[in-house]
Amino acid sequence: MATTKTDPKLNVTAASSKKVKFYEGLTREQLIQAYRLMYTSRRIDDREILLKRQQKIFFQMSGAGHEAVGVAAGLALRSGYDWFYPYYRDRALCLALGVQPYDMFLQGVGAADDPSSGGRQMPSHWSYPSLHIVTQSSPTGSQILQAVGCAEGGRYLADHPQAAEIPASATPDYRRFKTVTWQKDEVTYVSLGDGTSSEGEFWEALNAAALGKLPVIFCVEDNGYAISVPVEAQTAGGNISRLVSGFPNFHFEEVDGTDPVASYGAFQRAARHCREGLGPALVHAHVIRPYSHSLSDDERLYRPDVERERDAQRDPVTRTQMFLLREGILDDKGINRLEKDVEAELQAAVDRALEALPPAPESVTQFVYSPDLDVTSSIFETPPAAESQPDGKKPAPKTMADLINATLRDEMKRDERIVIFGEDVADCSREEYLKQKLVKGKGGVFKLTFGLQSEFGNDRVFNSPLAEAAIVGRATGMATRGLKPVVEIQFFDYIWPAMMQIRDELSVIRWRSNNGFSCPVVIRVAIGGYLTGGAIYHSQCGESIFTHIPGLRVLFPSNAQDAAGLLRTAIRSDDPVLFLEHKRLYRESYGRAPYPGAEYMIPFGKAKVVQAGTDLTLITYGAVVPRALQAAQKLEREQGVRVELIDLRSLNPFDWETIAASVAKTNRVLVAYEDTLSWGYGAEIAARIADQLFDQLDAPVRRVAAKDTYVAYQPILEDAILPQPKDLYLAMQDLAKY
Ligand SMILES: Cc1ncc(C[n+]2csc(CCOP(=O)(O)OP(=O)(O)O)c2C)c(N)n1
Ligand SMILES: [Mg+2]
Repeated sequence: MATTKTDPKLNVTAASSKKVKFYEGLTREQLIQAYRLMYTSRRIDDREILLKRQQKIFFQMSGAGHEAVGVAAGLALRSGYDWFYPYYRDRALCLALGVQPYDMFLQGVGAADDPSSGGRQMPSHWSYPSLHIVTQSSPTGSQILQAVGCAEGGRYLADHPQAAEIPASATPDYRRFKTVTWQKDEVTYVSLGDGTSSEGEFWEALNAAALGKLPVIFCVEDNGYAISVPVEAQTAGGNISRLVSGFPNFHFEEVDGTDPVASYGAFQRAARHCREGLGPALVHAHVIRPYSHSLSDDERLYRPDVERERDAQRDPVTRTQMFLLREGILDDKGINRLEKDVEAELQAAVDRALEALPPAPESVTQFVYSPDLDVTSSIFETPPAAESQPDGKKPAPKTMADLINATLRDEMKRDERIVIFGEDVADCSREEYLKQKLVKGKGGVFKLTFGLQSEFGNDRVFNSPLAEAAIVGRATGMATRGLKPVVEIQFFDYIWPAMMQIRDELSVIRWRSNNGFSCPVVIRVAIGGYLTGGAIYHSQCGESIFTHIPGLRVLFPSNAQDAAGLLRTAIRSDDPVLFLEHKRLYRESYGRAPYPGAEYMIPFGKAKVVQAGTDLTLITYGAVVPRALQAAQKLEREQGVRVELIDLRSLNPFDWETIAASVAKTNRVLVAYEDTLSWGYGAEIAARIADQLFDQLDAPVRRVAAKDTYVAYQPILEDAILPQPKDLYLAMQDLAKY
């Protein structure tokens, strides 16, 4: 691939001596504008530092030293047309894209009117929907995979423009609340620091972008340090350009990022490569960091004066000023006038921002979930289709696996924005084998997605690389653009690489952007044990770790019909959903049902009373449901104890009303779950019952769950570890006698 190298030590006078009218395509007016933006950026940092010292703002992150590369990117790309995933040093880029200094000061004071987050997110964490600047978090690097997904989303929409339309007849779903736009030649920009290039997600993103030839510009702003760690202790060989150079389909640029003209040229070439559909680009910009890492850092502790003075020689603001003078683009008076103008503008912006009102404390829970579409609402309560067939015969009951597959198929027919990807989910990546009918296809290790690629094509159902963070991160980026990714994590045990994306991105994007962005992804996950041989890494539960995350809906059906109804609601919902599918229940004879039809839905937060009873309430979900039923029936048979069995099926939200009504009737409760006992999902349910229904109880709230260890391979051990019908029987017997 083409690589253009600019000498990082290049002196701008060399360019000026050519006396050219255009500077890498920039006019003299644009250069004045570039200087104005750079100077504004630096002076906002200086102002903020002062405000922080006066305790008028609460945090400061500077873009000092990164101004030239930022402005260059902003001038080369198109605001509100291309898409941007900047990082915290991209103040100058954001100014170039149209963010106002006043908006930046509103971030600093945490004002209600701060358009990026309404006081929820730190300053320099950019989010401006109309400019296509996508909400930013603080983990280094978690934006990169989303940028890849954003580019994929744009390309998908360009290839499937009708997907953006919403049929007038459709019952309400997430599509009503999303404005979807795309451009055929759009580019997605994403930036990161040199230290951040060590994150695994960076490499997953490069791989995915290269594989898909996606129009993403990765900008590595290399200031030589990650807090105190110098680049040679961070990056093997000390140069990220060298390490990434083997990725195919890329255009590479290594440039002096303190030189706005050279940087602009680099971005122009990078953008051209992307817009022409040739693949991604990586711009490696050497910059400086004159103000320490942040106000909490004093770089003199690890950088000697001599090194800092060497950097100061390359300060982009002074270099650009000198350049304008030498080129005769501005004279002293012109520079002074421009700088005075900027100072006056910033003074007015600061004065106004300091008057801005803070957000109301009552607003804190707003936008954790969609304000537009309530997943607990009765619009998601639809009856199953009539069971009779034309021939009058009853349709055969189907497994949970069959009904999940059928639901996915019908929803894909209904909504062209649905894309399905994950490990092994396609029938066959080598599509020609399917076309020539040489193979039948795989369709998932549990075959839940079987036949979907064959029916809907490769761009709607495809295999991802083996990289869980990439699956969720890319899905998040696509959903931000308005698609509905329904992705699969092959085993719950391997969800952990995606945890950063789930916890720090997917679930919080709506809240932290104050409803500016949303990403209602569905993550289907095969979960659970009772497999006889599944062992530690194919049997895990751990749902409470996810129900603990605000913003994420969590479902855990126990039977085929519930799985179909809840999955359909999940797909149509406007919130991200973790859809937990118990492997043991996929093909169990318990809970089989005929397909309830293409419009069957169950609202979230509605439990099912599996059997009514008067003596004791047993609350559970998932694979414990059939075990609990077995134990309850035996207890009634043998001892006449009548158990009310509640299958929660939806874990967040959960059905408090049904629990409370049952406890009021029975006065005794057992909470059972497959996960390890301590800190498990049932602990919260038990605590709430003890707290809010204490007066109704005739006995302590009891729990039955797995031992606080791991699921072992040997079936004798697995039986001893996971809750069995006999454990439930004994606990219920004790409770009934209490
Ligand atoms: C995942 C993660 N780990 C650690 C941190 C703490 N942290 C914030 S910035 C930073 C250094 C980043 O260095 P670099 O990527 O070079 O960017 P720079 O700040 O130098 O522009 C670290 C370690 C974080 N925010 N996220
Ligand atoms: Mg750095």
